[in-house]
Amino acid sequence: MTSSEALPVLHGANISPYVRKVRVALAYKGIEYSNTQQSPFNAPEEFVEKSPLSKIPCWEEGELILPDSSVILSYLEYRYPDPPLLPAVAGPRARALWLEEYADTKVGETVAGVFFQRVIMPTAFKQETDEQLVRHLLDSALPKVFDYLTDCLGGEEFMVSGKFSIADIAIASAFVNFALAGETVDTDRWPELASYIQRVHAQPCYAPIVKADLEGEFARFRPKDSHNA
Ligand SMILES: N[C@@H](CCC(=O)N[C@@H](CS)C(=O)NCC(=O)O)C(=O)O
Repeated sequence: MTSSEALPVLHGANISPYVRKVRVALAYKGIEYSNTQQSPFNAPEEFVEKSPLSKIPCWEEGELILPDSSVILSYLEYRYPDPPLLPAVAGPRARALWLEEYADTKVGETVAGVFFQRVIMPTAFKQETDEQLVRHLLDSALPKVFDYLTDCLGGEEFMVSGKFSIADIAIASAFVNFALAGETVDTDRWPELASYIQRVHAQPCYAPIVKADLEGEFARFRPKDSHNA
């Protein structure tokens, strides 16, 4: 890209796990971009025209507008294949895409759901945290998710074929929000998953983003007695 060309724009606030997922993929591939920090709530008409579901992230590159993190990553992988974020072999490739989908749905709902209730509800919506829902997430929903992820990991370093991929980027993202909600994976009950999340967050493309987000504008909501790293 020459200096006269405008940089692609990533619309979306850094705190969103889906925006973080795209930021990490961009860092991994060394792609330059600018970021608007757009919130999805009460978004201006101009943004909703670009992102008809009024969700973040949304990628804008010239006339190309892509309003979904998975579509953005698929585009980036095709357009900038090196370094790859998907295995080349069909089966593992599909497996990585399934785990990306699981992260974007179940992990988002449960792991990031705790952050949404504890932090976003009182701040963005001026509503009380639904403590009953948080208890349900922590005591009932999350253990199933953590068991499933441990199973998928199968003692390997990364989720698919032992190599860092889209699956790891997507899964680990919501755990930054989990930490900001004062929670962490219980290392006694899920030791492999706990060290896996730390390992993914320590990758060169992830570490600066995790640090910035943990120290960013939402750090003040993190409970003082939080036992997270
Ligand atoms: N499938 C979408 C999900 C994006 C998403 O749900 N983003 C949240 C922010 S973390 C959002 O924009 N929520 C606004 C809303 O649901 O109205 C993606 O992967 O990009």
